[in-house]
Amino acid sequence: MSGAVYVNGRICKKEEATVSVYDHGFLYGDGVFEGIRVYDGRIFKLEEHIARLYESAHHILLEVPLPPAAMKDAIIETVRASGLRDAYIRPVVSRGPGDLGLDPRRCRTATVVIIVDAVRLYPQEAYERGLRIVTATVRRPAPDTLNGRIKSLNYLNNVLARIEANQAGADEALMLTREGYVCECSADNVFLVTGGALWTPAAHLGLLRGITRDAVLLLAGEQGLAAEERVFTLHDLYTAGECFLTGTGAEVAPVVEVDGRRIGDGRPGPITHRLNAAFRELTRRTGTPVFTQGVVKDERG
Ligand code: PXG
Repeated sequence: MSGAVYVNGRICKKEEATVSVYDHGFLYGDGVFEGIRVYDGRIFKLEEHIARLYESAHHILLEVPLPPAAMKDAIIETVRASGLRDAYIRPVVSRGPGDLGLDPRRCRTATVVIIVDAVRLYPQEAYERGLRIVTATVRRPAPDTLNGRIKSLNYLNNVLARIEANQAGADEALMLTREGYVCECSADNVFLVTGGALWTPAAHLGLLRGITRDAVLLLAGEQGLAAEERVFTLHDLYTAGECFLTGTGAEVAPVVEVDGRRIGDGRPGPITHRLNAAFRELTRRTGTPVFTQGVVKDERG
């Protein structure tokens, strides 16, 4: 079987997985999700993704109908059922079926879905030549509107940005805050390298605090690179020596052009290359094994 789907406690084939059209996840985008990778039979940063899922749910007052430990078991079980050693896992918790009004009190039980399917990646060539990105006209919502720390099913803001990238023939869309500071991309965090130091937008700007972003900040520290979370503008990015994106799908992906401006010498930079290698090594060395008995903790805890 290629792929498996858990729906409210039952694992089935993807063709058989269904939820109600009255589910408020479908009607209102009322719910939360995660995106996780499996590398050679090990689930990368599973505990961190589960923690973020429950934090997102907590923020929107959505009670997940199973505790985190049971969610972890359900994810492992679904990956095992998929038979895939390299995969993408999409846990989704939505408000559940209700009526046509948006009041969540009408939704009696949350829906829990875990999709395990093949992973779709940037082609290897994109890592060799580097990505071209453009700034979207649509801004990230301010943290007091829809806080970007919530990985919610409301991704229309990101989708609109992604459409702008598509129309421009670019690989990804860069998004700014309402005030015009660099925030993140439609599905990735952004970093720049300047004077040998790494900068990434500060978490309070309204971005998703990426698990890959956190891992790269740690790896940078281990490599003796100064890494700062800060507030900066497009000028800093246009004039940076290197730029790269981080995300569960992208891993560490070099960017060589932003809004038609060449970054550095227009080729993937050496620090990006080093962090990409260190990150790939981390994905091979750590993670929760799926196909052996018992759950071994990530070497780094
Ligand atoms: N910002 C946003 C808005 C995201 O959605 C990231 C940053 C990176 O976070 P992580 O934790 O993955 O390092 C994301 C994550 C996809 C896909 O299929 C998108 C994400 C994750 C996995 C798959 O496009 N976005």
